[in-house]
Amino acid sequence: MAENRTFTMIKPDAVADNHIGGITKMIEEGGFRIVAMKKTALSEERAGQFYAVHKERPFYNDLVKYMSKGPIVAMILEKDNAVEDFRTLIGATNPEQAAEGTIRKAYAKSIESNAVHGSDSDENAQIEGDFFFAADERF
Ligand code: IDP
Repeated sequence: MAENRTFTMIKPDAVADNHIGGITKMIEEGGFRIVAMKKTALSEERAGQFYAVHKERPFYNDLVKYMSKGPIVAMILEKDNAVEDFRTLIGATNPEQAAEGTIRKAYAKSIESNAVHGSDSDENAQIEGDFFFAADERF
């Protein structure tokens, strides 16, 4: 079960700007254990699948293009209350509204280029982790 796990991606701009280390440090210092981790890239097709829930939203096409423009880092994270606590650690979707001390406050550039993804439910954490990682890639 996924209750104590969540899924995150470091988005392309944050990877290109050399923030993998800074973001991973905030994640570990926030009490999360990295269960799985992979630097990879999403084709437009795969990005479209990942964000299929947003298909009807006006920013969907731009989001798919943005998320496939360069490498990302995918991770499964473990902690009690992982999904909710990670949403707190990353901060609001729009960095202008993100609280001090959050990952998005530190590293997001805009509402689209907002440094990290974080699953919004246990069910999606499971689905999103399975999207990137096989069973033997989780430790
Ligand atoms: P979340 O990532 O904080 O859960 P969602 O509403 O699920 O936010 O949106 C998914 C992603 O879509 C956001 O992280 C952001 O990259 C992008 N996004 C959300 N709202 C907008 C918008 O109004 N304009 C452009 N991109 C957006």
